[in-house]
Amino acid sequence: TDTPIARALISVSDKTGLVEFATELARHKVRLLSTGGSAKVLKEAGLAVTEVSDHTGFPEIMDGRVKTLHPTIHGGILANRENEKHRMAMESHDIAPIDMVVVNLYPFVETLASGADYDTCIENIDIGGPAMIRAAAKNHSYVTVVTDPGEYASVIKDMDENEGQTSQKLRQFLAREAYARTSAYDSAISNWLTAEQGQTWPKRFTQAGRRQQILRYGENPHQEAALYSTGTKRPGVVTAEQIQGKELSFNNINDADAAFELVSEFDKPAIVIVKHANPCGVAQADSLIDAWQPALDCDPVSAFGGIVALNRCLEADLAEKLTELFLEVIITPEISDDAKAILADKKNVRVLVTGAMPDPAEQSMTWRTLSGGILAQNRDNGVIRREDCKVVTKREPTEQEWEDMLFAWKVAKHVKSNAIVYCREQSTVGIGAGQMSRVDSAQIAASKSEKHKGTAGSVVASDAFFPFADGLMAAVSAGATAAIQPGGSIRDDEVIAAADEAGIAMVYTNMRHFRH
Ligand code: 93A
Repeated sequence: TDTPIARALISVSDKTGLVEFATELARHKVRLLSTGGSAKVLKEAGLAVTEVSDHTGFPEIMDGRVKTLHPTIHGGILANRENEKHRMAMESHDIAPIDMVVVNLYPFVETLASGADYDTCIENIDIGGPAMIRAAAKNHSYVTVVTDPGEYASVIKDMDENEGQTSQKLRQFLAREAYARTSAYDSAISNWLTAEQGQTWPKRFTQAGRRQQILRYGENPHQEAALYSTGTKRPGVVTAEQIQGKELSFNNINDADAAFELVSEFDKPAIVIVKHANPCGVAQADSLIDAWQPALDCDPVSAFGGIVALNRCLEADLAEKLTELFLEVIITPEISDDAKAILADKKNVRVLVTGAMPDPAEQSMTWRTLSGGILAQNRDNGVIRREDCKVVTKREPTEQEWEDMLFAWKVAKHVKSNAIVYCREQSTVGIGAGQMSRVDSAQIAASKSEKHKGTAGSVVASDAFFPFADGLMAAVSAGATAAIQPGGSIRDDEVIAAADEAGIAMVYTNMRHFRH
């Protein structure tokens, strides 16, 4: 395969950089074959092009559904150049070898995202393109497959260095990228059809993702890592614009996601401070500036080096406050110019602007890898309103207790289990996360809180039922006057009796929020 590339087939939807690339190919004396739209662009740029339909002697038919699906094309790509029978077949059927395939596909994902109707989406499923890409990638011992304008420059550089041929190393790289591309393309189609047909997911695992960023390292410096985008439009850390600050780390991205998903639960202006993917301070108020101090006071020690998420535009007054604290990341739907200017002084802090808030009730799927497997489930999009709750104690909650319990419940949903969350006046005052015993979570939250706000007169939320009365009693000892929990323990009667004995109010949500 050390003969230079003689013929390239160009068929691209995204025409970015096409003319420049094809001009370089022409400089290398590569003959160009091309489909309708691509050929037009090349001809207009003054390049010599043969139309695929002239090459095959068969016209593009069915509005382009069949344009390259022809043995003259696929034989030219797939022939093993060193196989005598293949060479004879090429000769007897007048098939010219195609040494390079430059194809990018109908923009299916973009069409879908534009809100196009069903028929338009169907029409944007590319068949001939993936067939050529897969054929060229199969035969990458001889054929160079280029599936992205971002690859053009390195292909030309490689040809320059190899007398008009490409190196095997480059062809190998392009082949594995090519199959990743067609695989993700088909996954996106399968996921779309699955949703269209009202199903949760296909029986087979499909993964539609695109590497967005290579990260400096993973959770720890000895781990390699990258961020992939699933093509989601959900506002969040993956789609956000970073307007300043150091490069995001693996842990920054994970923490910012946790913080932003939690803050999206609240209707009123709210602030979430996250450390190690758990909230360490959450408050809502009539304005963000009023929510700041209550959120910070929950656990100011842990807030150091934390991630702050907002659900309203970040204005100058809060930006001033934020500069007083060492923070890793600020994630907000919007930011004012004044606030930008204030934060610019803190060069290192990463500021992410998402443009909008995500819908906490939106349906989507989550994946978690195990050794040798993948666990899939719907995202926990459960949202509880007051009318979904049932009062189970003699005492009814007061209005303030109701509001604080519903607030605490939303926070508990986003705390690693076992989660115990104490709240007072629309702000967390104590958070117990990730303990193996619910009693420990209740006690740790309360004892940490003693250093800051204290839990006296608070309400308590528990992400799952209290299996015994001891966990609830730990919360009562800490000063909680009302409790919100799913209920459903076989000892519910004992737990309710203990609550009545203590004179607290308790409500059941009938929904659990484990988060492991
Ligand atoms: O409708 S198709 O699946 N049928 C084909 O035979 C075919 N061959 C190439 N779509 C096909 N293509 C796609 O057309 C390419 O993958 C590329 O995205 C697009 C380029 O068309 P044009 O050059 O006319 O703009």
